[in-house]
Amino acid sequence: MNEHTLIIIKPDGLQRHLVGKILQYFEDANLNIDQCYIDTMTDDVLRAHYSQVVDKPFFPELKTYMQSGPCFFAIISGENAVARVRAIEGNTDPLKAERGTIRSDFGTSLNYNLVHGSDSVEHAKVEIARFFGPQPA
Ligand code: IDP
Repeated sequence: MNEHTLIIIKPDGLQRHLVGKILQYFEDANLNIDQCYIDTMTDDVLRAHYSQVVDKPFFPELKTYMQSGPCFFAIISGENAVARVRAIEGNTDPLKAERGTIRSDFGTSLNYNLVHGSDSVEHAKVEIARFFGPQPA
């Protein structure tokens, strides 16, 4: 099924000049980059985006990391895009991620894992609306 999902290249991806290399993983998988922009996350948007971990002890560190510079936001589409993007990105912890995934190839630690990808079709809809506004049905 054709799906749309949100990816975020986190600030370390931009600081390390990895944006082009990271996008290539998605294009090599025949996925499409539909829309994109670069911006720094505000406190409110960050808390909404990471509402599932806002009470975790690592949240302050995650907040500092995510606001250490601008992020690259993109809508990616294609066949089963939600699950395929997550597979291409790899395990949340780069040390546990399979070789050949973005997080294994470039991530340095759980704190600096370079990318985000929506974890379900429902969350993808919410996250795309959060960062790109309402989309045509
Ligand atoms: P996901 O990004 O793979 O969906 P989540 O569990 O939703 O993983 O966690 C959100 C983000 O919070 C992760 O991508 C990572 O940057 C950060 N994170 C998750 N667990 C830890 C941890 O134990 N220590 C530090 N940062 C963490």
